[in-house]
Amino acid sequence: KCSLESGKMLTLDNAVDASLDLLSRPDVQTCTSWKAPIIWEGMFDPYLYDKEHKEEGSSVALIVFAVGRYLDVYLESFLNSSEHHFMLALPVTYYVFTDIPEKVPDIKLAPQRSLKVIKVERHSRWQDISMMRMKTISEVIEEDIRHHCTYVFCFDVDQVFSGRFGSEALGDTVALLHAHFYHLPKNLFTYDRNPKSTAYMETGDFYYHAAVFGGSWKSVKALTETCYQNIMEDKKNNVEALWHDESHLNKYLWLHKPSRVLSPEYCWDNSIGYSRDIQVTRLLWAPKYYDTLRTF
Ligand code: 2GW
Ligand code: MN
Repeated sequence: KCSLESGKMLTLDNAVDASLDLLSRPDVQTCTSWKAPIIWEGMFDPYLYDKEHKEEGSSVALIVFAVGRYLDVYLESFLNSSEHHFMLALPVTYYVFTDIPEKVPDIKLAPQRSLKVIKVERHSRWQDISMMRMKTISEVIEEDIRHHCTYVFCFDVDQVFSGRFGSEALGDTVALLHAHFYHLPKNLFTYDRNPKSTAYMETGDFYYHAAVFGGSWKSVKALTETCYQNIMEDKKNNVEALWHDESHLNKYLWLHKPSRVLSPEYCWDNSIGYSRDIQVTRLLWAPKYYDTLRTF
């Protein structure tokens, strides 16, 4: 049977997962080799998850970065859509990191939901804007989140919620299957292959997408701290992993297996076209506008 988490989560998840009929999705992989569940539509009763997490007193921090033009282009639709779909049954605190706090849109939030804006410097290289999130995330967990929230989720801002992204996604360490890679053979995964990088790996379990990851505050702090240390070690050695923070995330999750895995329903790219596997889209990639947004 799938779904084994440690400590307290074991009780919570076992109680809820006892209601799961994992055979209801025989068309897709619903369990990893280390017995973590892979969450697909049809596998779970949302009501039961919400009930258990409410009783448990779960609360969620959502961390998102909107630096430079990404603020104008993506933040408002990300937050508005999140208010309609993200963890509606639980208290949520948004942590918005930006270089221009006064430009953060004034979003009307539902009760039990609040938003904190935190100023960050804008790194001149975009690779650093993305990679240095790891450092900032570990710091804000240590200074603030661990006193207020049980779980943390980190998101790219260039996405829009389009369906329930609820408490069924909560677990000790949560990773997302990359929509472009989940059905491909491992030899096509774009892991870092440079032995000089700390992100180097020959093989792995899955190709995880750094656009969504989460877990208990403790696990996310450990993950982001380690990734940041490895990024800095690489800088010292004058190397940069192929896909930046995503390469480091994949390496970490190879060495520390996630306790819960999200199917690509949790971050789908509509440009892939129709797929029978995807019964509901919960979060969608927003358009990229590479020409205007990546000109520095
Ligand atoms: C990023 C690339 C080029 C130019 C600008 C930026 C940029 C990113 C920016 O100007 N401002 C900003 O706030 N960001 C934040 O970093 C924002 O939250 C964005 O969603 C995130 C990652 O950048 P993004 O979404 O352009 O990169 P993707 O969609 O190609 O992301 C994958 O690969 C990245 C590493 O290269 C990360 O691992 C990311 O998590 C992956 O989804
Ligand atoms: Mn992105």
